[in-house]
Amino acid sequence: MADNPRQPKLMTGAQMVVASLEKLGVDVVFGLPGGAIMPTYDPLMDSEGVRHILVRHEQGAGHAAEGYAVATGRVGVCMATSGPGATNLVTALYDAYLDSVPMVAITGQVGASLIGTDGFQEADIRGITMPITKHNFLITRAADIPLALAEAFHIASTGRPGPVLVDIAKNAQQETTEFRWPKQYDLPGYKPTLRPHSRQIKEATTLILEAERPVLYVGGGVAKAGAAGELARLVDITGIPVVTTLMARDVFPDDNPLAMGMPGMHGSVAAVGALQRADLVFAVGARFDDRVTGRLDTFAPMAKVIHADVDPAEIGKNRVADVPIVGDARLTLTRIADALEGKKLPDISVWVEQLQEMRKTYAPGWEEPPAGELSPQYVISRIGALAPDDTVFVTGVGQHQMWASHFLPHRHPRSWLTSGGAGTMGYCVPAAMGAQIGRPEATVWGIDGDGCFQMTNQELVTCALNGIPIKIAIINNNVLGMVRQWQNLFFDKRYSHTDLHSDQYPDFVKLSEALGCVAFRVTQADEIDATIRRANEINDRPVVVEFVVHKDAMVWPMVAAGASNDDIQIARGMAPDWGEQAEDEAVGAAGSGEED
Ligand SMILES: Cc1ncc(C[n+]2csc(CCOP(=O)(O)OP(=O)(O)O)c2C)c(N)n1
Repeated sequence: MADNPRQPKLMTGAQMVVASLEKLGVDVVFGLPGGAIMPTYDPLMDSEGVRHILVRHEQGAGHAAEGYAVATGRVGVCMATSGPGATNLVTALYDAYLDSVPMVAITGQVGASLIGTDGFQEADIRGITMPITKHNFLITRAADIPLALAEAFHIASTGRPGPVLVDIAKNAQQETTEFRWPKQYDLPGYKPTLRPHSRQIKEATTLILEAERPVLYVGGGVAKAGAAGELARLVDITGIPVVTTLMARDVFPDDNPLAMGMPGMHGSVAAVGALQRADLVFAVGARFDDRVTGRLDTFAPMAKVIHADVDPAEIGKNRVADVPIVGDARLTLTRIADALEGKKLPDISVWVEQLQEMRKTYAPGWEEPPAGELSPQYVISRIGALAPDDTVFVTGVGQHQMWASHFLPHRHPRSWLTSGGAGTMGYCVPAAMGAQIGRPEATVWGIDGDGCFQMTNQELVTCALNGIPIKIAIINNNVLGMVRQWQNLFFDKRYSHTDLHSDQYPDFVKLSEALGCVAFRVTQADEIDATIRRANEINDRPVVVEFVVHKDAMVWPMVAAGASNDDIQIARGMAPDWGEQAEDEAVGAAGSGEED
């Protein structure tokens, strides 16, 4: 039928879903079909613009959409059926919510007349995900589909990004009606403030011009806003040292002399010290998470705070801000840089030198393992050293994640994917898959734990079948290492249910081969480099390298949960030397020993 502009364009709701995705420029959807979404899968098969990747578990679809989003800066899309298909997306939605990842999940729902009857595979996924989505929709009429999808993409990607769920009843997918692409959104009350207020920019500038010990506390919001360039410019102008949270490790290069590394529970001494001793903390896109602040009432005790965030709800949530700035991180950093350019800035060289000294003296390191055993930190640092410059690094959650944060080279924006807010084991393999689809030219290395890997490794089948050549390093220490570390330190070495016996089962090499990968096992130090090089050369299928490492390696530095950052330890019972000045100024008491 030729397109006649005067004739209404009739489509089924399902066709509208696909047409809307095409109009929105979506190039890939990760999903798995079932009864309630089958009508939409049918026209999806014919779409020329939208590729569908059939995952093995819907959680994988969700994390893949996240990985795609973080690596590309675009909205990630996943799709599932009603009931268990939709509930399998919940962990990924929650993960995306806590880490502000732009993502749209489309789920099928039972027919509108069955909603509320406990119909087969009915789940109130809107209700379930209400607290962990930025917004969600239940659509029961075909005519509402285009607007809902357009709004979903707008909401997911603007302001503070986040996941949006669109639940579409089966009858709405089946009905035929006119397709109308919305000219505008109808979102009363949703108007993110992007332009920072001039008065606040002025006040912030004044504080920066007065500060003797300023520090930039940079969070994931800067990564999500794509504001690395604006941050670099501000640092160039001001010379202010920078700490980058776990979520922002890729927004400021570690080899810059002003990079102090990661703050917080497992942060570097220089980063933690910078915040504790600063007289001005300029927080951008960071949310004063308890993993960063430690005991809140002793955090950065001498500092005035400028807190810039696109989400006004973050400002003052945990720490009172002397200057609150609501706005987009790029605009905020640009305005502040513009205001400071050409001004005479205070001499902060003594402060910078002190911190650089701290950085040198207390560079994160590790103790050598017993002879013949591999050091996990060394393995990770070698992966980093041998990785091509364009490599995207993805991690699981646990000790290996913290080592990856410290020991990989962080050079480029959108090259560091990790689950920070939720700490979701099982994130690595599917997120790496999504990143590789979004960035086919880049090398993608996942650094995973033997525990994490066992949660979502089935997505390697998806990678193998689709020629997605991710590389996964399993840091196999035989145990749920991070939990075991806490048991070691706080539970008297009573290792309750943290021994995975990964030395017996599974055989990671055989398992990975069965999943369609090339697989290697490394047990000797002299095999490490050669095996990483071989993995780097394989580009037509996924590769898994199992590194059998020392079981008792610990993550240091560490601030115990609930303790003050002043009580940071660089090894068991060892505090860094803060110098005389810090002793005079020491604030706060020992930690409360609060459990995690
Ligand atoms: C889904 C989920 N379950 C449980 C936890 C708690 N947890 C945090 S780290 C960790 C251990 C991870 O073990 P592994 O993947 O082997 O990594 P390692 O710490 O040994 O490097 C656990 C169980 C979690 N973060 N996520």
